Amino acid sequence: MRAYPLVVTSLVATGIVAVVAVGCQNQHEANQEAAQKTSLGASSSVQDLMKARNLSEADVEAALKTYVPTGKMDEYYIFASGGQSGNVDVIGVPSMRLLKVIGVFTPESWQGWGFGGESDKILEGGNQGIHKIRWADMHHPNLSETKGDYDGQYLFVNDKANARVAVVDLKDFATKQIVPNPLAASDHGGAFVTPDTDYVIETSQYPAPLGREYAPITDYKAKYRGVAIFWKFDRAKGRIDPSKSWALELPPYTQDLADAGKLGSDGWAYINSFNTEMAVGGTMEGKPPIESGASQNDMDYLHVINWKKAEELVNAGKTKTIAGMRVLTMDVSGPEGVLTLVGEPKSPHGCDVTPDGKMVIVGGKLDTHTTLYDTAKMKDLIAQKKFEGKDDYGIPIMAFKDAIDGQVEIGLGPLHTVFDDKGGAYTSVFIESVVAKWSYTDLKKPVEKLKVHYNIGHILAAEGDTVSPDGKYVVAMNKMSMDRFLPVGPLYPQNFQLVDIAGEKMRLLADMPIANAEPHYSQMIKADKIKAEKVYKSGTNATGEIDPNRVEGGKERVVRNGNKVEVFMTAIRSHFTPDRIEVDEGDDVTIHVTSLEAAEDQTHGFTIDMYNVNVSLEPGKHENLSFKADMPGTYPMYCTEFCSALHLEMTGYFLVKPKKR
Ligand code: CUK
Ligand code: CUA
Repeated sequence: MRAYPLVVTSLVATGIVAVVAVGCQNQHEANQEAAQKTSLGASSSVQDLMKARNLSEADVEAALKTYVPTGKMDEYYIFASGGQSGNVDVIGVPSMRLLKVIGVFTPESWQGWGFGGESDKILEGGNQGIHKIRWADMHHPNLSETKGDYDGQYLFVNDKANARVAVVDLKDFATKQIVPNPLAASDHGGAFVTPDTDYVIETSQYPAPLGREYAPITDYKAKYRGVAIFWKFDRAKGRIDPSKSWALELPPYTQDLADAGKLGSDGWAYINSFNTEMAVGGTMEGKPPIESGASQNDMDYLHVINWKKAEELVNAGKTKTIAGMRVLTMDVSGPEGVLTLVGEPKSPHGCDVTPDGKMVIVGGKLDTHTTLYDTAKMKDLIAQKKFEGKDDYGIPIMAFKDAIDGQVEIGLGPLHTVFDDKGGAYTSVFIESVVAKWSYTDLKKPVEKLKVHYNIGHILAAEGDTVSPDGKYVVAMNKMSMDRFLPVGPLYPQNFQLVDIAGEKMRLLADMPIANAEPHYSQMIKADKIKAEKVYKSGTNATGEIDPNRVEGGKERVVRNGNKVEVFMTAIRSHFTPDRIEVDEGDDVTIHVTSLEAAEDQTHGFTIDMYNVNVSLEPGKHENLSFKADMPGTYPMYCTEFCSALHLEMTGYFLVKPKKR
């Protein structure tokens, strides 16, 4: 009731501004100048303002490098893992403004993601076992690539906690598919793409029997396994095709990060690992915890995989089917040269292929070096079968010194490495809390360090995982933010710090608190590569198809068939047709609703109070809401998006007549 006069007031106000802007340009500019002066308060110059706000010259320079005035656009998009939120955060660079949160594994109520509409089916597709899984621990988003360059079409993400991979279509920034991994319970090395996005790689984290069968912990060595799934991506359909996908059985060495080879190393994939000791804990039984058991050996194993060869063997039928998936087992992959191991120093983490495809860089959580593995040398060693031995599973092992190009002393706890356009490598150093810049083409170049706040996990770079990184920016993805932001209780925000890498020295530009969970990896893509749609073709549903139940204006109706009620509804500023729905208690109700809007940014929403249903109706969008009318009563239904001056009037009633008792 009260908001109506407010609407009118704001409209009038907008009208006045518009008249001023059109009719009196010079006066308008003069006004703006005056306004800017007044907004400086008492100060009359930039110097005064700097003094008043206690800003250094470096601060002002950083501000000028990141400030994006109203109406101007950012230069890059970041697609950030939303960590435990299960969703993707989209951020603009250099402004570090949050642009969108894409509902992926977790219901997102603004987008009506998981509240009774079509998206429920996509979420259902990601269920594991008998559980309706509605949370995720997202770690590594990866953009689709063509010839090793981001092409701006798709984004793939993994869920470490429930071993799943999702496909997001960047035409509408919406999730289209969630694929549950049938073999493993947790994943980590995903979702990494091959250079033409033929495959999306998902490798397991904590070993378990394939197919998640029960096996006592004493059978760890005999029955527990790791696995790498190569999900076949059908680009024409924009979906993963599980029927054309396959897996590689791996030893129960906790596999960690993965990356695909590129250019000269295309056809190969690399996975680092830890706990090759196969420690299984037992803290209640007086045994050492896994953390110490897993840190006994000086070396763990980098897994080197010839996936092109594996594909041939899979096509030749050399597989075993486990939980409905074709698996190339170790007794085939070891002797065939598909899987080979090589030592990796002290609790390795990170596994990053350089832009030229020549090196794989591995960090070490308890080491001070990054190690550079030479992809060509390893290829030769495998071709010549030059090994120093085999592991307990018969997998050949290359000699460390034969496989590497060198090592670089970085600092305490190097993790992940990203790249610029000049041979520069940027490694996140967790314990030391710095970004370390070094050269992967000249290992003797001194290492430059930039303090970050605090304890950096991943690091990302502009177009950083492609064959042609842009340089310009890296972002430190920090796990801790102690004294950086206003206190918000014991759970602190994470901190993304934008770093300028265009000049000789790295410069810290801006902090961005990440308030919704702990992101792991992110990727940054040039903004003009993204071709996002502005409106949907009329009747498009969550899968991107024209829905068979799309409703045209004038064809609205209610169809009853026993206790099944189907409502064919339309939404347009500012009413629903029909705006009254009456059903009987116990009826199965489906509401097919199409937005008849075709204008940009004219979104409606639709909810029925108390029924836990809510959908977003962007222009042209179609939704099918299905539920049981199990609660008799009188329920307003309304549009949840402030769509017009008469938005509050965009309402109606859903009436559920009680059964006679
Ligand atoms: S992991 Cu989190 S800091 Cu899952 Cu990529 Cu290294
Ligand atoms: Cu439609 Cu508010």
